[in-house]
Amino acid sequence: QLNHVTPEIQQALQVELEKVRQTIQHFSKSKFSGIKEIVNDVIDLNGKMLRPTLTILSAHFGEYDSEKVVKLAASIEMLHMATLIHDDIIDDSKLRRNKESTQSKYGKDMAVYAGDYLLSKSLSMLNGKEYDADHMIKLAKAIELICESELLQFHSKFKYMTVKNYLRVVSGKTAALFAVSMYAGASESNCSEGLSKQLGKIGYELGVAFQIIDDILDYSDDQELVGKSTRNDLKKGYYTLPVIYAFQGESEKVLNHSEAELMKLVEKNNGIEKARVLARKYTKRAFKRIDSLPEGNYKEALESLAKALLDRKY
Ligand code: 2DE
Ligand code: MG
Ligand code: MG
Ligand code: MG
Ligand code: MG
Repeated sequence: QLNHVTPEIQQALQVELEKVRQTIQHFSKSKFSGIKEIVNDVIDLNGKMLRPTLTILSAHFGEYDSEKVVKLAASIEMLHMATLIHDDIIDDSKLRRNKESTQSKYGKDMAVYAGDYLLSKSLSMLNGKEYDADHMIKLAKAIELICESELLQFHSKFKYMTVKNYLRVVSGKTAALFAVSMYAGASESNCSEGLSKQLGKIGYELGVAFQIIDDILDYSDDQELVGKSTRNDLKKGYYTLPVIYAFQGESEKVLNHSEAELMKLVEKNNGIEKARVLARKYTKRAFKRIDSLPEGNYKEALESLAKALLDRKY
């Protein structure tokens, strides 16, 4: 998966990620078979496990304590799983990683319960004696930001958005959790506050780039390759960066255009290519920061991951 990374590091990373999967399974156990089934389904989706990967990589810049890091990474992934389950409800998405989304398979009610359950577990599993209370607060803060930016997105539906507001949405709904994933991984491994913050900022910049690419992938007509319902954002009234750029320079800011007209405008004004430029800019910022990190194998792995995220096709 990661080019330019030694097989040893790849292997070590896989071992840790497998532990993360097991930990998620362990902590999401419920007496209630309905919940278990859903959680197992979500684990079976075989997600990219990006946030746990970032937490683990980041933790290697300090004193790596496997048990502690794995549990933290599992908690973050469970929080992410919860947001995706709820996200598919709100976005009416039927497909997630080429499988039926939770809401589509079990209905919206069960999906709300399962998401809430996972959210709650993700926080309660981090025992206050082992983990810094400040990190719980940072995690809670990230949830707050996710919710607020989803609201901003909701209120901007079918409306023109400035690039600034778009970035506000993207920062909150995606970059905030990427940032905590890296910050907490470092900080729990006794990295200095300065280094932890630096890693957190890398997470933030990678998160912004990641969501811009996600928004670009929504324009793909190869749903099978992307693995989730595409061509969904315009339908739902989410006018993301490609449309925003397509509109720049045009006086008309009230978008009473049909989906087909918007698609044409995006094509005519190179909305996708322009959006890609901004994703690249954020990735470059992350690269610059990565450059300043202490040398080591995990620095290389981080670089390779940043590149893979920018070039990804799904
Ligand atoms: C992904 O954006 C956004 C994720 C945040 C969703 C958060 C919700 C509320 P996308 P894709 C719904 C918070 C829920 C909690 C705290 C449990 O572009 O394309 O919709 O993968 O992602 O569907
Ligand atoms: Mg969605
Ligand atoms: Mg969404
Ligand atoms: Mg999307
Ligand atoms: Mg996504």
